[in-house]
Amino acid sequence: MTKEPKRYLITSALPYANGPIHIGHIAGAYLPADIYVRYLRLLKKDVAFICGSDEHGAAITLRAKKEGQTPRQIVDHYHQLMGDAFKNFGISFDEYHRTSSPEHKEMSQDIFKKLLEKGSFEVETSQQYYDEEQKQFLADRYIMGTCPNCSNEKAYGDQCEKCGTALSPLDLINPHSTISGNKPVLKETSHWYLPMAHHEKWIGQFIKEGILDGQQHHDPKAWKAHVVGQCMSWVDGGLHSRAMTRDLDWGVPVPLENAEGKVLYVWLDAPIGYITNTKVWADKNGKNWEDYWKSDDSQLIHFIGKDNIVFHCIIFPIILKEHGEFNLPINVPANEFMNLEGDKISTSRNWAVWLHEYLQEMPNKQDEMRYVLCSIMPEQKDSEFTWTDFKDRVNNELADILGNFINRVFVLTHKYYNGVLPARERVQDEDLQLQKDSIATLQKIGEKLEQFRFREGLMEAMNIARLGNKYLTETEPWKLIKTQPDRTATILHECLQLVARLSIALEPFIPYTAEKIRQGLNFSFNHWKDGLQEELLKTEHSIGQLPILFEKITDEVVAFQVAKLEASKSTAVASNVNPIKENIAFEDFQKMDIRIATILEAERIPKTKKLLKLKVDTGADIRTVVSGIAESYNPEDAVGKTVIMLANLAPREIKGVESQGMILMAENEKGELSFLTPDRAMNPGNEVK
Ligand code: B3M
Ligand code: ZN
Repeated sequence: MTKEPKRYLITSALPYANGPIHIGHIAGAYLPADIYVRYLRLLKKDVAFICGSDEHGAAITLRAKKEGQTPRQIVDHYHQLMGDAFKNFGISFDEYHRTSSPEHKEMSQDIFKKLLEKGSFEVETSQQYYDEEQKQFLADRYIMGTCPNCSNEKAYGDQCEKCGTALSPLDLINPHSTISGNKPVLKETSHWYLPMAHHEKWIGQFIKEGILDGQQHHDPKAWKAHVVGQCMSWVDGGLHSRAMTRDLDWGVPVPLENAEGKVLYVWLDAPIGYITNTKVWADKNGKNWEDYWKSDDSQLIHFIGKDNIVFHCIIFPIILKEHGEFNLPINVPANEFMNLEGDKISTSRNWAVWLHEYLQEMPNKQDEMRYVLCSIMPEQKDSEFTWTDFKDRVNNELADILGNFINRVFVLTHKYYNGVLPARERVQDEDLQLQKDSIATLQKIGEKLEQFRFREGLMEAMNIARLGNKYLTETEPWKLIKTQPDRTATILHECLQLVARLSIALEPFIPYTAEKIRQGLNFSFNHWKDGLQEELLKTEHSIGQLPILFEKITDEVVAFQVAKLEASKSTAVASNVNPIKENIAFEDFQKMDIRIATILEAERIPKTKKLLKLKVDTGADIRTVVSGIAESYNPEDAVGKTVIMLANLAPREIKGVESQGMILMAENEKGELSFLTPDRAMNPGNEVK
C-alpha cells in the first residue's frame, strides 16, 4: 500500500473525561497529530482529524464517586473543559464528539452485534468479586487490598501504584470494596471474551512485516522501533483472552436480552468512538464516513501515548479485522512520556501543567507552549518539561532567533524603502545560495513531518530563520545603503522572500505566529508548495507593520509556576485517601444517636488481638461495647476516656459477647486508631450533632 492515498483519517487518543488535559497529553498525542494534519491540509489533502472524549469506564465512575457527583455530571463538565482547551490551544480537530452519545451507543452496539454474529467472541464464566451490600460486581479499580509484591495496603485490583506491579483482583491480600469498605465475595458471572490467541499469527506478521492477508499493507520500518518492540513482546509472550464486557452500570449496554447490568468494556467502546465521531462529522459535512474507514485509498493513522499501544496496535486491529470491513492503521506513531520538573506527570497527584490554566494564566501564548512542547516531544524516549527550559527556549530561540530576524527585516524595509519590496538589482552567489538553502530546508521539513519526526521538522523550520540571521550578519545591508544601494535592495528583497517562506514553514507548528507574520507582510498563500517558489512576494509589494511576535518570559513567571507546582505537592498527600461516599439524606443522619460516653471498664477478649470489651456510661444507661482498638490502646489506658459513640447501632454478637453500640474512632495511614475526645468538658449523654 505504497500508492498515494486519496484520503487521510487521523485520530488522537480520546482522553478520559475524568480530569482536565495537561501538557503531557498534548505533547504525546495531540500536538503531533495537529502538526501533521495542518501539514496535510496545506498539501490540500482530504483529511479528517477525529477525536472526542472517552466517557465510559471505571475511571469516570470513580471520579464521580470521589466528587459526590453522577458520572453524567462528571463527563459533561470535563467534555466541555477539554473541548474548549483544545480549541483555544489551536488543536484543529474536525470533530470532537463523545462516547456517551446516542450515536456512539448505536455504532458500538452494531459492531458488537456483527462480531457476535461472526462468532468472534467466546462466552466464559468466572468468579469475580462482588459487593453484597452494594449489590454490584467490582471493577478492578473498585477493589483495594495489600500488594503481594510490596505490601502496600492501598494497591488496586489492576495495579499497585507503589511498586508498579500489574495485578488481578484475586492477587490482592485482604481485598476490600472501595465503595462499601466490605470484604467482597466471589460470585459467578459470564462475559464475552475476545480469544486473542487465535489472532496471534496474523497480528504478529502485521506488526513485524507489515503484511495483512498476504499483502504488503505498510512498510514496517516506517513504524517506530519502540512501538513494534512493545507489540512484539506482547505477541511473543502469548496473547490471552480478554473480556470485552463488564458488570457495570455506566457504559454502552450489551445489546442482548439476559445481559442486564452488563456493558461493553471501555477499551472496546472507546476506539469505536473514532468511527462514531467520523460519522458524526461526515453527516454534518455532506461526506460519507465509510469512504474514510473502508476504502482502499484511505489511510488511518492513530496518534497516541505509549500506554495505549497494545490497544491500538493489537486489540482494536483484531476487532477491525474480525468485523471485516474496516481499514487497519497504516501507522501508530506513539510517543513516550514527558515528565515535569523531575517527576512523573500525575492527574491524581495534581502534578501537572493543566492546559486550561496555562491558557488563562498566559493568554495568547499558545505558540510559545506549542513550540516548547514540540522541541522536547518524547518521540523516541521520555523527555522532561521544566519552566526554566520553557523560558530559555522562548527567550533564546523564539524571541532572539526567529523574532529578531523578522523584526530586523521589517525595520530595515520600512527605514530604507518605506515598506515597499525593493527590486533585486545585483544578485550574487550568496543570495542564490540563501534561496537554494531555504527552499531545500522547506522541502526537508515536509520529509521530516511525513516520517513523524516533528522535533527535527521544527528545528529545520528554525534553521530558515538562522539562515536569515547569518545572511544579514554577513552581508550587513545597513552598511551598504550609501555605497552600494543595489546590494542593500537585493539583500532585503531576499530576506523578505525568506520571511514569507518562514510563514509557510512555521504554519503547522506555530500557526498563530505564522498568521501574524503573514498579516504583517500582507501575504497569503494557498499551498505548502508555494513556499518552494523563488519569488513569494513581488517587487513593489507593500508590507505592513509587524505585530509583536514574542515577549520574553521573566524569572517571575518561572518562579510563579514552580511555586504553584510545589504547592500542589502538599495538597496531593491528601489525595491518597478514600473517595467520599455517596450522599445520604439529612434524615438518615438524624436517625443516628451519636453521643458522649465515658469508658468505665476495659478488658481484653481472650484469643483475639484487636478486641476490647468495654463497659460504658451513655448517660442513659451503662452498657457493654466490643471495640477493635486493642492494638492502639491498652485496657488501662482506655478506662476513664470521654469518647463519642453511636448508641443506636443494632446490637451484634462479637466473639460471644453482645456489643451494644460502637465507639467512633479515627484511623490514620498507618492504621493507628484514636479516640475522638471533645475539647471542652462534656458529660455522658451529651448529643453529637
Ligand atoms: N481514554 C486512555 C487515555 O486517556 C484512553 C484512550 C482511549 S483511545 C481510544 O490515556
Ligand atoms: Zn506493590
